[in-house]
Amino acid sequence: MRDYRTEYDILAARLAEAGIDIEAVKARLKAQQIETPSWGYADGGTRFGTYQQAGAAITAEEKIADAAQVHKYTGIAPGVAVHVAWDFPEGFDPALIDYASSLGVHIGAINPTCFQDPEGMMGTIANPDARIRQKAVDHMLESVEIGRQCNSAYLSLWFADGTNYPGQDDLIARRGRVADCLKTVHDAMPETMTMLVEYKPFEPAFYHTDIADWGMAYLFCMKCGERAKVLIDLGHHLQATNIEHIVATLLDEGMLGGFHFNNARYADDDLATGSVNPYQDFLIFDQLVIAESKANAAPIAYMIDQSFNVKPKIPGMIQSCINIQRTYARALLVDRKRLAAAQAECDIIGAEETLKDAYHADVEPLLVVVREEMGLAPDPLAAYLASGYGEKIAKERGVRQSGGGLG
Ligand code: RM4
Ligand code: MN
Ligand code: MN
Repeated sequence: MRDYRTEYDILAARLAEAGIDIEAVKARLKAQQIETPSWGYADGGTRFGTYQQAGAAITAEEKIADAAQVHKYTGIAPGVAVHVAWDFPEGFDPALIDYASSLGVHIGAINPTCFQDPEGMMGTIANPDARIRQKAVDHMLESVEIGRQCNSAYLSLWFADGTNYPGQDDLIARRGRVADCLKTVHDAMPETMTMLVEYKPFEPAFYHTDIADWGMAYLFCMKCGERAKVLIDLGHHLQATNIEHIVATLLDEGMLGGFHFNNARYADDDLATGSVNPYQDFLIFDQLVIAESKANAAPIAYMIDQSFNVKPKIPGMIQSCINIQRTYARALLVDRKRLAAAQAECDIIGAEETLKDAYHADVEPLLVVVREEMGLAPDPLAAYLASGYGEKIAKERGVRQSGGGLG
């Protein structure tokens, strides 16, 4: 058994020497909030098939109940992002709002589901057919209405729109259609709502995607107005893209609205955050911490966008939340003065070592103390696994056909 208290005291003393106040670090860790996705609790798969897990959620109630378990043990996941067509196939029932709050969570970002309408095969908001565009806009307006009822701060948009062959459609005309539709939705949102515009380079469209990268998303946001911001999904980049550079740029422009955490090895794999490249996550959080420390830092929605094919879903989500928390903790420990001094002297080794020191820091004693002070078990994953919830839902719900996520 580790003596976390003593280790914590040693860490606190070491940080104090570097001028880092551990109480301030703890306060920021306690304030961290990560939204988990309803679709991460449902069965998912790839285009080659969907796997069924015993206990996987189908209804919105089940997804919210599962998300509440993640919050119960981690203490940092009170929001549940919803996908309108997947979660409310028969329309939104406002009773869900109270149901969520009775479990200690709330409905967060509203994700219109603009990619499953068979009529959207040639596009939704970029479709040459005005009637089909209007259908997508109407779905988004209904989503705004749901968000209004839930008091949700975010309308989170992703579109599968694109073409598969050169010449299939007029690229510029499509831009105009996308801009018009987004602007209509933007202007219909209540003042308290922000529109997040997500980009993705390919899939399902393989020749061109209408909102393919952060620059295109940014330009559409500019056309929409004040309350449109870019959303970065970690899985939506071509290989070797320097994502932290994009993060820094958007933060500097005040245009970063939100994050979809996951991890990708090949493309949009939706693997658990931190499972493949934790150092990249650290470098991203390093930029976020810098921005957060500035006066008037704009709010950023931290969301997970993962779907588990074969990994058990609730423990997978807890693991991801902890990975994100740990990464944030490490980024908070970067010795900023030492880093700035090294950078000013063009001391590459010193600068890199400063980052690496924080990255390699053992933050478990810090996290254990934070959890203790939040009234949580020191090891959320172990506490969840010991609770019997997974076995209980596997027995009660069983293995069921039907997605509720990527079905
Ligand atoms: C997309 C994108 C969206 C998510 C869907 C499920 O690739 O990441 O954010 O809503 O997947
Ligand atoms: Mn996403
Ligand atoms: Mn994705």
